[in-house]
Amino acid sequence: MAECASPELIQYLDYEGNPIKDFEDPFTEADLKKLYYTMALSRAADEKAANLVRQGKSFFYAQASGHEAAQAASVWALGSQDWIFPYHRSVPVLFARGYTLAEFFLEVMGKAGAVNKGRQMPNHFGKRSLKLVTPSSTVGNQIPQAVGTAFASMLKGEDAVSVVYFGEGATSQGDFHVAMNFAGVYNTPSIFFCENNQYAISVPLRLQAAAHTISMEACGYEFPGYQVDGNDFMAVYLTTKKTVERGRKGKGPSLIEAMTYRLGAHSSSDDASRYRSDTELEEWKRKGPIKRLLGYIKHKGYYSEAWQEETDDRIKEDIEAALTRAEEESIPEPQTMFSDVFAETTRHLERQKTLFLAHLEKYPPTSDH
Ligand SMILES: Cc1ncc(C[n+]2csc(CCOP(=O)(O)OP(=O)(O)O)c2C)c(N)n1
Repeated sequence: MAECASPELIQYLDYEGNPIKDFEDPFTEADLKKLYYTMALSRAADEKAANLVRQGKSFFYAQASGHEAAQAASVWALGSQDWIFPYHRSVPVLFARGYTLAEFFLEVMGKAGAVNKGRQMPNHFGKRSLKLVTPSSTVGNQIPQAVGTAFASMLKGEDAVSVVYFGEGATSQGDFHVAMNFAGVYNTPSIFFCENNQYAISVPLRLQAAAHTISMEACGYEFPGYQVDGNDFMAVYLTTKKTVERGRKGKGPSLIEAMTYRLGAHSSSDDASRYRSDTELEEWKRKGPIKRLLGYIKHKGYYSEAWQEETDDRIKEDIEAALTRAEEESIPEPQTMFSDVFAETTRHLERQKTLFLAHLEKYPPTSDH
């Protein structure tokens, strides 16, 4: 039997960000500060995006606040050649990969200048040049796509790994098991990155999986599974790095289960207070990822109030500039929904477009929403 699931939660930092064991720290002062900028920027952009829905400037948003270390520190372990398959809560992933704030707000507001041309539901981010593959709404269907891509990289002799992000709810889907099995059989350079935030909308973990941990599900497919403290950036980074190296060396797939918590509701259509207690929320805030990174920066002696103030001010300015840019952009013309569906527009789409244009002429839109 192959080496299997880690018997205990992998953790390097306590809840204040102080090391609890020895490890080799690859982060320079500049790295740590850049990671802080990325995670704090993601938190601020996330809160702003949720407000845009309340203001009627967007119609849907799923917050990622609380998931910053799990996502940003795992992307930190990747190279530009690697493929990323995000899911609907992958916001810190974007910023860690180089997706810009302006691109983010354009997408959230469905503007014509967005990467997906304002035709995607918010939270379905992707960008070809960053090897970020746009997800579909169906929970879990990015998982086999990611494994197929890893298999293709392997057949082409490339050294790219393919990382796929998903929640613990997605592990109940057939797609998860089909993909895990294929990866195990063909030894693909795949990293299954499960963000276990304890709930799939209102369904708690104990109703989602019979297995004691999600990470141990890798055992059935004969590859390693790791359960990490997903709010401990060091544990996430060092574990992901190990799985990336394993993939590059042709040793096959790995599963990471990052234990975390979403601080907000499932989405703008949900009220989490209906199924989660304030005590539980407060307990997870105590273990928060950004606070722990700041604690570690202090532990290393790199912290100063002036630096934090300057960084937080820069984040506010960057967000304001990106928002202004997105607000100024127009919304897509309704008839553009027929473009780019196929390389050449089909006859039935042409007909739908003609009917739709006639409808628009008869009933012109009254507002830009
Ligand atoms: C196949 C399918 N079933 C149900 C839904 C509705 N849905 C959207 S997100 C979600 C929960 C996903 O939970 P999880 O995978 O744990 O990720 P999280 O949202 O908690 O980060 C559900 C049930 C869907 N989009 N697709």
